[in-house]
Amino acid sequence: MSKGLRNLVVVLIIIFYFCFSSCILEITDANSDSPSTTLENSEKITEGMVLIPEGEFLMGSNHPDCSLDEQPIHSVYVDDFYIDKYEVTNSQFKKFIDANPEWGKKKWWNPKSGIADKYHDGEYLKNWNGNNYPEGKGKFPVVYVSWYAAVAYANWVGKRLPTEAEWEKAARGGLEGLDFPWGNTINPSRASYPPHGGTDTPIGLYPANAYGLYDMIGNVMEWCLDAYDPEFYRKSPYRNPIAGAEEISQVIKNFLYIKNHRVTRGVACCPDPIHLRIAFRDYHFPVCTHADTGFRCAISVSTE
Ligand SMILES: [Ca+2]
Repeated sequence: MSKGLRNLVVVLIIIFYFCFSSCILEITDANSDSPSTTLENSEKITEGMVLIPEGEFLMGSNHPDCSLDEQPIHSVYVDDFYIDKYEVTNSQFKKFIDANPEWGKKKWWNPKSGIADKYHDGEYLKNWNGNNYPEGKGKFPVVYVSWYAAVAYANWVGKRLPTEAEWEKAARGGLEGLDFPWGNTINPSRASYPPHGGTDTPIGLYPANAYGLYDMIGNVMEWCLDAYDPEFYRKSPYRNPIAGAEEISQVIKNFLYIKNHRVTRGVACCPDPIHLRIAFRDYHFPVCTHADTGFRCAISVSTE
């Protein structure tokens, strides 16, 4: 090959290289930008949710009958987040277990089917007939769900459970210092709290709070992401606190390995209405399932 021809080949190779690389870059950029489905999904995911504005609120209570774990009242700053307007219903949960049979109930003829024993207490979806919720109760909150199943459901719909601080901020509805979302007196026309336990009420039957959220108090108690720590309010970080982890993603990533108590909020049934106050804290092991315990989901705006 002559020297001139060799130089020409080298020049052609260089030109080809640059053209080809820019094409690759364009294709890559187009792929990373293009999915309009991301926006569609994002719009869909926040449908039925309320945006809670970022900011400070006072968490806890100094009610004369409050528990020590509700004290002291302390300032907490929470970034903006979305939270479900309603508790998760039986019909929503059925879609989850139909799509994820490993979270359904065991079939009697197949002991290896359904939810693993280590993720519930033996009474998972106790009120269901197999993997079907009770007739006519599609709009009732799902109950008898363990914390593991609640987190798994939330993951499946692209959401998560709220932190305890997010839950309390949402329940307060932007109002400060009240025992209940509507004032300081228990009022049976404002929330469902049958003294016998469980719920007889479909979602959204009682008036919403000032943020437009239904059944934050009553109907069913709701799982939160946090570990239960009775001392947490005495040492809580100011910004986006979560007990038992450095950050939310840690809990979600490792949720199947978590064994310690998890917070439940919004007591739903109690002969003593003192426990129905917004600030009242409760907790259960993550395997526990109860007739009066369900959940609702949240999502951070940054990961929306
Ligand atoms: Ca509730």
